[in-house]
Amino acid sequence: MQTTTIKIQGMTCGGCVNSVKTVLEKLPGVDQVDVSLDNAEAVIQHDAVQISVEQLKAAISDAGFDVTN
Ligand SMILES: [Cu+2]
Repeated sequence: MQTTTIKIQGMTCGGCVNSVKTVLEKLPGVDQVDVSLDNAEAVIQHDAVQISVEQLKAAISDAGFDVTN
């Protein structure tokens, strides 16, 4: 299990936080997701063999938010 922190731009409310969280939690290989509006980031525990950091970032982008790292 790997912990990855991804900086996200464009989240403005709890609804956005939930959207990002839901999208990430649905992905295979993702164990735990913690999304913070204040810190503008998602902390994700995932199996790096099943899902890469790039795939996590792509999922966030597809949901309509900008990844800044
Ligand atoms: Cu929102």
